[in-house]
Amino acid sequence: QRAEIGVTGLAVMGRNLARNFARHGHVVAIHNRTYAKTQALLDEAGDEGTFIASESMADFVATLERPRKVIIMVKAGPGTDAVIEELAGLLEEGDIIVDAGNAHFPDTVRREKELAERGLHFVGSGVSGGEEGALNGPSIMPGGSRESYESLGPLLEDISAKVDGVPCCTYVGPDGAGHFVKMVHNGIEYADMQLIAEAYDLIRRGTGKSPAEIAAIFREWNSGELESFLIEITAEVLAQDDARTGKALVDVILDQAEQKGTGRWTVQNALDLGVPITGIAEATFARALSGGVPQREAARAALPAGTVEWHVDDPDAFVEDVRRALYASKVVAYSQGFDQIAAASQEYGWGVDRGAMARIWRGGCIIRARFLNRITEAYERDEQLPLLLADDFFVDVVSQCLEAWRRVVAGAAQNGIPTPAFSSSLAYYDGVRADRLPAALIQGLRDFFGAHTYRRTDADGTFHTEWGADRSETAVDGGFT
Ligand code: NBP
Repeated sequence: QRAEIGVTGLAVMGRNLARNFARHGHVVAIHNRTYAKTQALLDEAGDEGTFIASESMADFVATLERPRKVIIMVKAGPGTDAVIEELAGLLEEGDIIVDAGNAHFPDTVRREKELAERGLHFVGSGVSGGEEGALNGPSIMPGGSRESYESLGPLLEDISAKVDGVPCCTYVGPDGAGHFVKMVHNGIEYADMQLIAEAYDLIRRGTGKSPAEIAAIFREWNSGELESFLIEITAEVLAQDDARTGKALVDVILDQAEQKGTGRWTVQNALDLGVPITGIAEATFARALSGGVPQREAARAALPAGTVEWHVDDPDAFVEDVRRALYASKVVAYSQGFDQIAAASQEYGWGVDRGAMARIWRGGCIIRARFLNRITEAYERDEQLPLLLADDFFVDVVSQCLEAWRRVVAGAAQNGIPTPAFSSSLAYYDGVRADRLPAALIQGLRDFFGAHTYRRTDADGTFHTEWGADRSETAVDGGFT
């Protein structure tokens, strides 16, 4: 008996993916650098399906039916290169290597190119949903050649999460597209979490409600349009008491947010592409600020708030305002993330279908949410939609939230409560919808100190004003005065 698919790297993620395949009736070859993990899987879950275990990579490869499909689930970085190299030496033309770890997409582009030259398919695939998702149905974002998806796709779709019977897995695009989309997914996750954290902070400081009371608010929000995994687990975390002190757990957790780097990659790439993903960037920087201990200590000691204690007159109305501000800011963060996917797809020639990405994020992954249905529908209405925020449905949503959003951001500023994601999202909203932006003045300044030229609203071509001489205007390139 040959295995339909192999998994090498049996730490939490690989082990659970292998079990997921087995539970779906697929014969799975399993391998890990250290055999103890393979043995542990057999001991603890061997009865869940048919596993073929091998100690050596060569034996592992020999147990697979052709074209061989091997999923690598090891620590991203040099370990992945080492495993790919070992595997590539054992595989034959047409076989498929899948890297399902969290690789940075430029690495995936490089690996795909090298392996394609050796006649092998390389699929960089995003997998979201953590340990639990890997076992019970993750959201899967595979890139690589379309040809490889023909035999690999049905297997991945089979083990992915399903929403309304539709798999949360689809072909994303060539080479690095899958890992890119997973990266942006994580960036959006940063923004989502920051917005939730700001909403909690505002309610707590504005109304004095306890974490348990705020947990109840999030639970209620989760039954409406904000319904999502992150809102659901926010209620869980806020309701949790600390066994040691009896306080709310959130009050004894150190307030320094960490990161593994996908948010940073998302922001770095957005800077390269020139896409303003301000919500994700502020969320990433907010984590950096929280971890800047010496700066925070110095600032805490020296900088006054310049405000009085905040008092909200109508707590229920305020909570509803915060809910609306959260929803509108969330729409902005997603709109920006989808803009980044569009820009990258264009720049790298990937042809990513944004509506399909929203569809495969509806289940299995960390940002799964009811509202993703609305995003899919928006892209179904217009595949080339230039701005998600400007889709009719979202125009309605944001219009209904707008007054509340402004009240919340203004109140936060007046009362010294940091809301980088709420505020920057509102600034983006006002910036992107503006008739005229003060960018005109920036162009004037650039022309003054650097003769960088400017374009005019009323004539074609580029122009320069002789700032140091008689301040007459000259046409520089195809223009006329
Ligand atoms: P880890 O990221 O902790 O990696 C441990 C695995 O990598 C073990 O199987 C280990 O083998 C193997 N490994 C290492 Br380390 N270096 C190796 C090398 N040079 N050659 C061969 N094998 C090597 O595992 P994980 O948490 O299961 O995550 C796997 C991948 O999935 C990562 O890329 C991660 O970023 C990604 N991911 C994780 C999550 C999550 O929630 N954890 C979610 C989504 C994606 P050993 O047993 O012999 O040491």
